[in-house]
Amino acid sequence: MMNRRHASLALALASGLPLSSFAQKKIVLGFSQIGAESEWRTANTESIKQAAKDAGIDLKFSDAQQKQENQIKAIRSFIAQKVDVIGFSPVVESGWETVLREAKAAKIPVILTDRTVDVKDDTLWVTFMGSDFLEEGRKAGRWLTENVKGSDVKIVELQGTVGSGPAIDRKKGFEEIIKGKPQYKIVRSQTGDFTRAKGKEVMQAFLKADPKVNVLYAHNDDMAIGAIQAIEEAGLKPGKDITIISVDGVKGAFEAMMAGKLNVTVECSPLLGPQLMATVKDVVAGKPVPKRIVTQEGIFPMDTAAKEFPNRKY
Ligand code: GYE
Repeated sequence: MMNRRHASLALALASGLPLSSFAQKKIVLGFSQIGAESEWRTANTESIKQAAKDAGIDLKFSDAQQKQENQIKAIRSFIAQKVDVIGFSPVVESGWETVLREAKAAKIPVILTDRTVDVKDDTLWVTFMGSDFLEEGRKAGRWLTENVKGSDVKIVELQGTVGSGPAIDRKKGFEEIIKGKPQYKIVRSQTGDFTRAKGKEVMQAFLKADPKVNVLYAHNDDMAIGAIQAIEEAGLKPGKDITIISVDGVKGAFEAMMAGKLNVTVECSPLLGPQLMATVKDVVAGKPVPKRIVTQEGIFPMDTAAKEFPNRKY
């Protein structure tokens, strides 16, 4: 595959000009971000921008405000600008076939970060780097079954963005663990779109429908933090009357744990920037890269929060 950089290299060699005058040219990366819906996302954006700077990569960054149509527009504009590599974090899994085929036709490699796409032809993207959301859901489920006992545990669930990889898999992984354990019941489950405002609003509705809830499982910390407000406003004690389990491990979650209001957070690291830039360089250099790069992460119960807090980077 002869991309623009290879072409300019060929030109340099043919022209007899010193290679160094061409080597200066920066790699151009077009990146389509989902939005700024959560603390996680803000840290992810910061990591990508900083890593691009550190790596000397020219980053064209576009924020889609949680809308797939905006991401598709951004990708088309990157294709028109003939960037060297396109990176993006797909807000939902489906509906990417057409635009990814356009990128392939333009010979621009695509790197998926954080979330993946559901397309039949996996040559439409080079690699997917990010967390194992299914395992995160399982970790949340295992913590629940090991720490919350009882014959009738009523769980409410705040799901992430409808159709997104993390919402689908965090639900699936959690359900996998409680399956066959009839004492654990998800009595209500709705999306809070990964935001604090929506998390609060939906939790209010849950409590109005039935205040006798034992556990909240939130697909991210922001929704849990919003829900904590709703629980307090309803005169209940978050972390005590209702056990709260969430995902991400952002600073806000550690603060809530130190205040005794959140019981556990499953880590999901947003610090993908350095790995992304290294991969962009490898792809441009024509080096083979693994199809899947998995982020390593842990789980932090409330009693570890104060000790861990100073080490948190997001
Ligand atoms: O958990 C949530 C964010 O895709 C892993 O998106 C990411 C999720 C993260 O809005 O807070």
